[in-house]
Amino acid sequence: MKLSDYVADFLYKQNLRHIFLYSGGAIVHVADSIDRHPKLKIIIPQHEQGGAAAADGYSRITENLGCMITTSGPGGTNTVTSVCNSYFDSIPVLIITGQVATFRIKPSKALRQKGFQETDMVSIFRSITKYAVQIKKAEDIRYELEKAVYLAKSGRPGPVLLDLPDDLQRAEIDPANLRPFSPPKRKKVRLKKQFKKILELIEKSKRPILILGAGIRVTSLQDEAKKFVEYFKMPVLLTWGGMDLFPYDYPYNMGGVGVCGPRGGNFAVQNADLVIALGTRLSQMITGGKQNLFAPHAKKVMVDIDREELEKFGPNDFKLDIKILADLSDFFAEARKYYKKPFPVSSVSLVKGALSQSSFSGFRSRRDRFAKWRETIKEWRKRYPICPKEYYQEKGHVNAYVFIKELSRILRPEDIILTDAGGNLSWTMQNFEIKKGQRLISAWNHSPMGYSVPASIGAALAGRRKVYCITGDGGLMMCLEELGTIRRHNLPIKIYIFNNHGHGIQKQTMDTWLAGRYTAVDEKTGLWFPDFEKVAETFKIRYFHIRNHGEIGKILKKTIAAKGPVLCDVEINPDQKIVPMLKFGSSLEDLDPKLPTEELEKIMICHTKAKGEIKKEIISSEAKLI
Ligand SMILES: Cc1ncc(C[n+]2csc(CCOP(=O)(O)OP(=O)(O)O)c2C)c(N)n1
Ligand SMILES: [Mg+2]
Repeated sequence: MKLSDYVADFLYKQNLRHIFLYSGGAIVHVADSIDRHPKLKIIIPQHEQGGAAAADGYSRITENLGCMITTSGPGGTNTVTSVCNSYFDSIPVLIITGQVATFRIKPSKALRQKGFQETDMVSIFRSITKYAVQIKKAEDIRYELEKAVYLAKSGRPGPVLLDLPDDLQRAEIDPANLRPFSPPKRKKVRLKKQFKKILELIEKSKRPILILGAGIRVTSLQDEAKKFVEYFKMPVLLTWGGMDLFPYDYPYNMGGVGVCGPRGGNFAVQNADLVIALGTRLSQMITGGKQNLFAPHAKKVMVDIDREELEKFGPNDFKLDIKILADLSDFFAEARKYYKKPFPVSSVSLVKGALSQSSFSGFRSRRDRFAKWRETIKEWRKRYPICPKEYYQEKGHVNAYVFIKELSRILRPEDIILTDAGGNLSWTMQNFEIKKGQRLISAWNHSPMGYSVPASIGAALAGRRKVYCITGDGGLMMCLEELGTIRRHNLPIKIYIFNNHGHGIQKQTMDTWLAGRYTAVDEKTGLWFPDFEKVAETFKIRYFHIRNHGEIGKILKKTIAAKGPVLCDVEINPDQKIVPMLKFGSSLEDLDPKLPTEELEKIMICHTKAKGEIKKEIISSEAKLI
């Protein structure tokens, strides 16, 4: 059997049906084999960065794997940005790069190049993949493919790279004689003791917060997370990467938290006496830049499979009270043992008398101890809406928050929504109200401009659902060519350009740090943008234009009803800001624009001084509610 045919068959057996592939001299055999495979379809992007982003989007939707195949040299190096997306967000993606034939490979590392387009892929990708290896012998192909896919999907998932020299692709192999890879047996970790400690903390707590992140999804543990939430009935805050774990109206879902608020979520975490973080690495987008100001009154518990994530907090950051190095599935397995008992578990001995303390008597029901606390958070959420009614009165342009509100109102369960980088990402994440079954995706941690359009291609192919893609005008210019791929396959992707005629988020940063001195943010300061209507015409994609609030309802409906792809230009206010937002140095409850001190003090059950020292507890009227 030809080795490249074996590779194609292997990919099929991984339940892949679409392979993103851009050809070149060093990969023609693999390309040919995949093309001849009866059940695999090649999707050719216009650029390898787009192809690898599409593979990433495909993987996020299938919750299985994505695959991008490129030629040696520039083909491989073009994927770097997208591989970073998958690495930082823990998305399983297999990258296969062609390589010059083994007899042309440079004899020493110090030699720059021997074969044409020879590039040391393994060195380039080692720091942004879980596994990167060059295949040296045809007989290793089974072992390396199996090992790579196993590593991509197990533990903390992520991308892997196999570099496959041209002469090996065309080698003859006998599949029956190939060495297999035997995955190590996963040892179940018993967490009985650790879990009891957490239980004690929950039972003592009056204001707990559960922060859930994308790690729940990448381990496909959504159902387990739901059981956990419903047993303890703790209020849940979701990171951006975890925003689609629960619908917005799910009773325990208190919304987002972090540097872009919303204020309600931040008040909750800053007033909490216990924070349990599952599936989130508590990045600075959640905790704020000055991590010592994060949840200052809370005992903090974090469960993570990656030791480095648990150990990364330095002397100037907050301290974790309980760190559990474990697979979340083991953690939930331990939790499950309690689900048949009522909560609180009422084993007084477990909590050493805590249950008899009078602090518990204020709760309406012993079964739902945190109902009042959840109500308080919901009340904050209502009092400080992201999109107040006044925004609807704006004339002559579209307020980004109004657009997102209307879009989220009209989209249906099961739709897939993607958003890019910059202002459009923040406006979406602050304001989109998820419905059951919807997915909301971005490249959360690497956040390159130009991700959402190519990732939509992967999402559309994987999901066979309608895809709604939000991008900035700047972001679209970084991946404009992928409109060609969308056209080629007539994919049902509706692209909404948040056209603020520039780099909105950058303007805001320059307002903050450079007193509004702008460089490279709009046409006045050096950028250039095309007429997007002409762009749509060139790519033969239907074009729509939304210029003001009056046009949103009618035109949105038309874009949704239209068959095939759509490019919809939305005239966002060029001065649109991200509101609220944390200024560096402040703590999470104190977002800009600042609230009057008295108003904030009333909300803060535990007030934090700007410097980070903790003032003594001020019990406000709202605190008595709890
Ligand atoms: C590839 C890449 N280059 C630069 C940046 C830094 N950056 C983040 S957002 C942004 C501007 C984005 O402009 P646009 O896409 O129009 O979004 P807006 O903020 O206007 O919604 C820039 C330059 C980035 N994230 N990715
Ligand atoms: Mg813009």
